Amino acid sequence: MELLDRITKEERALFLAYDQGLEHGPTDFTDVSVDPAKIFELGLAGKCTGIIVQKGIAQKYYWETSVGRAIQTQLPLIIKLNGKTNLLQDTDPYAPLLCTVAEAKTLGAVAVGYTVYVGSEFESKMTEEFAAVIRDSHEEGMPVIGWMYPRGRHIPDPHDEIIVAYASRLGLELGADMVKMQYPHTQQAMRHAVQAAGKTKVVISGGTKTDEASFLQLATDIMATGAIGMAVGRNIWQQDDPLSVIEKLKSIIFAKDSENISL
Ligand code: FBP
Repeated sequence: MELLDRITKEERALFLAYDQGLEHGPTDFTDVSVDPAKIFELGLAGKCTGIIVQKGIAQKYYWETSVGRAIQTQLPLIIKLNGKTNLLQDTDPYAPLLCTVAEAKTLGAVAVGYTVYVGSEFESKMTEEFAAVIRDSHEEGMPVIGWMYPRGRHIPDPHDEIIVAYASRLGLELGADMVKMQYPHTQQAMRHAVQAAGKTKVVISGGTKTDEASFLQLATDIMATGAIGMAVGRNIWQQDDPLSVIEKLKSIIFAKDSENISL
């Protein structure tokens, strides 16, 4: 079994991202999406290839949803091991390790994620922690996803083509199985980042909520660049009908010929 098989289907991925409670605070949530149980139920109903949460949410909700234990086999758990709030507004961010690979495994995770703020003053601290996470995860046979986000005072434009390709390449160099990138605004830049990542697979994050049609067009554009899928939070669970957005996204992500769509 390939390392990524448990969090991909036909080598494609759609992850439901739900770590925003830590990263942004509850202002991101509605009365419904504030309840983690509802998000687990959504991910299960939508047959996402994984759900991404911090350890506290995994601990208190993953095993407790109304759908019960079925969830473990049908909705693979990905625990984000580090994170930070947005209250400090640091120019050069650092997201400390909050959960170990061993803890994540005990909680039922089949994969783990870690953010590296590429170019931040604290980059070396994060690459060092990330290297240890990769070592521990691979010893357990678990895949690792690197959130490779260029940020900090040395990064005037986090969407710059060269910078984004450098960040995805860093994921490959460090041994990540997959990298999660923010879309650099052009397909050319995205393609470059996918090419730079080599055998490390690339997924793209959803970003702030936009209207559904624009978001689905973005997904189509992304899938034409060689990325294998997306990790989406707000553009799913902030929409009026999240399940239908998941279905539409799946029809784009899992379309067999998406890579051949001409640019
Ligand atoms: P969204 O689809 O809601 O953008 O989630 C993707 C994600 O990477 C989350 O995992 C994370 O909480 C958030 O975006 C971080 O966004 P930022 O660092 O830009 O505030």
